[in-house]
Amino acid sequence: MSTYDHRHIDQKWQATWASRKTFATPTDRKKAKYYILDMFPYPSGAGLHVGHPKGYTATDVVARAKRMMGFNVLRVMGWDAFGLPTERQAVREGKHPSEITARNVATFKSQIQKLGLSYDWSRELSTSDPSFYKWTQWIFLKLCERGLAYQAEVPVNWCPALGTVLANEEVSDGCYVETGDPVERRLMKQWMLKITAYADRLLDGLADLDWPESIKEQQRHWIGRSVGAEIAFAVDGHPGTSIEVFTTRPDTLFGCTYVVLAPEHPLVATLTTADHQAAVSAYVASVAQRSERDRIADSDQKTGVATGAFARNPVNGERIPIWIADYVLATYGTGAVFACPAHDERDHAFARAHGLPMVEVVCGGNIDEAAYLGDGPHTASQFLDGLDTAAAKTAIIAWLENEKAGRGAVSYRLRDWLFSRQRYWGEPFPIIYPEDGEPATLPESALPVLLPALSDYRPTEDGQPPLARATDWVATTDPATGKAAVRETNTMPQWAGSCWYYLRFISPHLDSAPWDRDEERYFMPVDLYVGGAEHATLHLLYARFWHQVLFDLGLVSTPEPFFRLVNQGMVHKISFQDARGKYYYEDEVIERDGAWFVKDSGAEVTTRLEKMSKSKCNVVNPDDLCEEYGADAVRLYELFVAPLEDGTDWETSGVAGCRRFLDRTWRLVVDPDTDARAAKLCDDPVDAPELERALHAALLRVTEAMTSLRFNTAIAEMMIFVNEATRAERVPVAWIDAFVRALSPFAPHVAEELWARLGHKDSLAYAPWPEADESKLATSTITLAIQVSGKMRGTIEVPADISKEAALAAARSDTRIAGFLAGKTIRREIYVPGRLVNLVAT
Ligand code: ANZ
Repeated sequence: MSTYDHRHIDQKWQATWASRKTFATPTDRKKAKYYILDMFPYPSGAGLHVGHPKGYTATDVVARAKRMMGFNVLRVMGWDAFGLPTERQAVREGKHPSEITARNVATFKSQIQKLGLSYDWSRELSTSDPSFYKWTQWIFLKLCERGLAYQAEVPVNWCPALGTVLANEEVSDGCYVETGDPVERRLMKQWMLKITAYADRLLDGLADLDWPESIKEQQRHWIGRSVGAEIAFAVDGHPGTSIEVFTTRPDTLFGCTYVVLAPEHPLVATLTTADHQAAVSAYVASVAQRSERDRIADSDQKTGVATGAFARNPVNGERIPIWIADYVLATYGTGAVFACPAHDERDHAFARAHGLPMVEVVCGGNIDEAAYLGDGPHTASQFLDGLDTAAAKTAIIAWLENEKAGRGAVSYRLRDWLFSRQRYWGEPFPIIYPEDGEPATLPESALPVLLPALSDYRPTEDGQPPLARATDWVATTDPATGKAAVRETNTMPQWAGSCWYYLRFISPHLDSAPWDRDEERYFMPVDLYVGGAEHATLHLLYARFWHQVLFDLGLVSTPEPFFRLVNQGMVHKISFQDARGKYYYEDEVIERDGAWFVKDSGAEVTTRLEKMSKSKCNVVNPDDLCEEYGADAVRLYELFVAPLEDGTDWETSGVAGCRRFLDRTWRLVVDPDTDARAAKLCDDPVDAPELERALHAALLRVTEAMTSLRFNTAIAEMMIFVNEATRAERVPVAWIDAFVRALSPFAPHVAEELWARLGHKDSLAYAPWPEADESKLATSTITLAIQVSGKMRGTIEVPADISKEAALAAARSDTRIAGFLAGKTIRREIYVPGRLVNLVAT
């Protein structure tokens, strides 16, 4: 079986595209644009595995097809280069993070380039480059101008053993995930961004986006809009002091039997009576060990203590105890709740555990067994009696507002965004502290504030950011007054650069502005954004937030950045793990009688399909596959193995299968013996309706796939065509010409080579897209069943559009059927169109 030389062809076309600048973004602005974007990667030390290019290949196929369809395609790649893992890798290797970043970027880039992805590399960018982060700092200044950045003392995860603040993701069960050292909550002054001011906009904006419903739902959940009321409970013996609670069930106010404060609530210290002081202090201290995440996750949490103080229910004046419990979070709502054990599960469990009373105010359940959460007529509630929940809510809110004891209120789960890190490898803030110690923004002319080179960039022991060590850098002058000032030493979090990088791609080399306004109007919004579902909330929410602010400032022309979003499914691969948890590479194990064993030790291993990762020894490297099978086979397999949005179970043997398809395609055009044009290709028309149908079916599916992104079925249809063409004796060159163009987005190297061999001088990157002729798709013949007096006697092939008369005539004249009719007279003829003919004869 002859094959093509992929090493030569891949290299030849990649070099040709690069030298001819084939994928440079077109500069005329008359044609329609198509901005297609991959979530740019974090260049980690591990390099790419075959999971990453699944999305990049999908976008590449669409980008290439759109170019052929006449769009001005913007297709770009860059690096999300700041961040903690690089800093850690740098510490491990004793090198500077910038050096590590450069090395990792070079690896990623060469891996990506081997796949022949059609990026406009002249627009490559990196978030850690000063020419990029200058504008990240500039946007921060805009946020300050809008009053959306502020400083606040907020609880952070402080790890005393490490002497540093940790990110939420690094803390689990109150400990640092890597070392198990305990982590405590500590108040530190941090920069915050007021994303909560955009909560409603972030919710409303989802309506117009072509995003997966599941992602929209995750964003809605993250924002967590709750409609209810805030109610003030006066505190006994503390005139003028009241506890504000937030509730979504103000209708149950008559069923309130106690009030609960978060242990961190500022009133705890004031209200606690002397005899309860010791218990309260001990409880508050124990809660300080637990992270908020653990507190939310712990659903049977019933711990808490009484403060000894009492409050008054505003609606009936009842005296009720005030407790503290850690299921109430200081940072949600008002940090205080009224408890209604009859109609809330947590309150029910808590009341049971602590012997607190229950009062039923909504009929319909049995509160001795469980809290009743459903609807029903209200009872024991004076003016609410008989009303259902909705009506009772309206009535009680009106009453509270009238009595000035409360008001309708909305609460969000979304918190303001903690925007500073005590780390080195991030964007410095464009902020200084003049003598008065109050933060001041630097003018645009002072940008970029360069990250100083620092040899010791590790976290410090007292929680000071590492940049505090750069004393020459920290000491500066206030450009407004010329007086001494010090610089902000926190850095921005990793999310900052990815909040706006898609805008910088529009004018990556512009010095005078972050992007050109006309170009922005032309290219935005991103038409198709493809990436992993792990970015469903944070990245996509933060980027939408910045974009909406920029829109309000009149700096961008679209209210939302990403019109259509698609998540590529995860790539899984079989892993082998022994009883002690050690993972083995595939070539270290062997199969016997359906079980797997370590070759060396004979120990049995269990197999599982798992997310590809270095630590699980199940990573497949795309470079090796490109080397062995060629980039086109890898690209095809990435998309053929499963629908884009589904998970993939990676089987390298499937790449070989895709390669065989490409080889068959090759032989349609090139004679394996002579390397000349295949003899079956003919210039004159051929009457081969089945083959022609297969061609147009493939063209149609491939064209549809550019919108539906159902690449796997499109590839299957192309395979059918190639099989038919392989069997055919003669194939019109015009058909192959069209087929090669349709194949080219998927397998561009082979396609370019075949295109050249078909006699074309120019790259097919801008050849016209081959449109399907749907009139060729009608199945040209059908099979009719023939019965004689109701018994199946055979079948005949007839044209699909055959008339009744012609079908009956064809049935009668069929030689086999004629045998069954011999000596009989046809009494009746029945024709079921497209299905059967029944000749009733006696
Ligand atoms: C009284 C009540 C009665 C409640 C009832 C529920 C049922 P979502 O939907 O999450 O907004 N809550 C309010 N603030 C809280 C805090 N800081 N920590 C923990 N829980 C808090 O839920 C709002 C409900 O969660 C509020 O309504 C409050 O309990 C509780 F039959 O108030 B409810």
